[in-house]
Amino acid sequence: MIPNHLPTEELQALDAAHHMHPFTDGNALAAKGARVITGARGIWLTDSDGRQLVDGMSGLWCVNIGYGRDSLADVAAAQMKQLPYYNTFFQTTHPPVIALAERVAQLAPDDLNHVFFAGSGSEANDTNIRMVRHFWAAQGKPEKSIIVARKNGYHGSSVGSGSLGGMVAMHAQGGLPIPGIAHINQPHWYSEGGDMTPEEFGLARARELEAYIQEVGADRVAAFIGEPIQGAGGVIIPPESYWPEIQRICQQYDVLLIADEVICGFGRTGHWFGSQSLGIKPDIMTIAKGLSSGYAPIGGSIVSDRVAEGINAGGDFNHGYTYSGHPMACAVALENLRIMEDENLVDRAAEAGKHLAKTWQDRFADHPLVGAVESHGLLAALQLTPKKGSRSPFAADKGTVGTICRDACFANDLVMRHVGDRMIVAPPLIITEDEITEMANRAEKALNTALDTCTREGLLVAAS
Ligand code: PXG
Repeated sequence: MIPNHLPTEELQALDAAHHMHPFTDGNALAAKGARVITGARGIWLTDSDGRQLVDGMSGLWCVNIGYGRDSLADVAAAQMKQLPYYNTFFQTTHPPVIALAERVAQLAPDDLNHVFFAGSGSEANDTNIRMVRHFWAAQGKPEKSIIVARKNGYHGSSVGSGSLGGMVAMHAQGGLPIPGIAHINQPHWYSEGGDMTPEEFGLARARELEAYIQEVGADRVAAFIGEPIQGAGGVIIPPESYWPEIQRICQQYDVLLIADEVICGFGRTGHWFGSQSLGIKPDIMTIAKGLSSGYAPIGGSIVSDRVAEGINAGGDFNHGYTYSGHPMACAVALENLRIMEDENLVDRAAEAGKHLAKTWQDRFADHPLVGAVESHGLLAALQLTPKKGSRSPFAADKGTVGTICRDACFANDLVMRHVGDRMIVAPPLIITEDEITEMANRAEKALNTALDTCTREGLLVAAS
């Protein structure tokens, strides 16, 4: 443990001097000072001033079993004493990686029986890019290499996975996307559905995949990748017509389907995997985050028999990471899965999700700043609006009102994220009904404060 022996201001000054934060304007943060988190239990965070925050985001969508699970620390220590590191290259293996691969294969549906490990979701999606291209090349189809993804999807921050993602702000920096990745539109009915019904819109957006395949030829399209429910894009739950149509198209044109389960996997949607909740039968699943509940960095790709056999038929797959199947991370992930199973956390998440949906609906559907309440399992979104009933965006720059609301949440000791003008939560799966009420109390205070601020600053104006 690193003891905290300094006052908050000094910690903040040192942080600003030496620590570069992800997705952050360094100068703006240095001027303000980062909030220093020093401990956590259950769904609660403690900061360096001793304040208790509700962590509505499970860290970064990952601490599914909640904070303070000592048995994961015990398992990590025991594994580090026994075998702190060994690699899985060059024809070696070790008990923790064998046990975890078996366990994950048991949990995964259908013939998803093989796991290629990585250190993160980004690394796993980089694996997927190389794996699907190598799969087709090994079948004598090297030109079947284009991967179709979605605008506003998120698949990681490395050069490959950031290219799969459809985040405009990321593509604007560092020369992304790499060649051979195409992006179709996302199935976000509220903001892009126009006059269509959600069902019509879901079909229309799925058929953009078919139109693209027909345009370039099925012999050039290797795979389609999507999050069952978009997370970082703003908890975007597709219309029910969307995924079955994507499934049909992938099958018809022999395009591999990759479900990025980094957020949806491991109980978040009320099933082990989001694919099960949304009726998707993928060839590959990307996993990370909830696999270890964030207690150790680990990710991976769960691969079908067909894809694994195809890869093996190609001889050496020249790919891997130093920490692929890291013994300590595998042991921690196994203990995390044991807890999830012993405590029946997937079913509990489904129940908690129902309570969250009802609470969010009861408390916020009529709030003047809320245009829509949407949720699935323990993923929920409040779409902010300048004009109820209109689905119109704000006239102000996108995210202006969302930022005001997020800051109000933080001031009320609630971690609730904003994505543009959408407020999102994804709490730990162990959240109780009382804690959901407490989260709602804090969110309501924050929304009221944000409403006052927006009224005062003349921001409740719809874009024309
Ligand atoms: N796929 C999905 C669906 C993700 O959400 C990744 C891949 C990449 O995983 P790693 O482990 O490389 O970060 C993610 C990660 C946010 C936020 O602001 C979301 C993620 C990461 C950081 C921030 O919502 N998701």
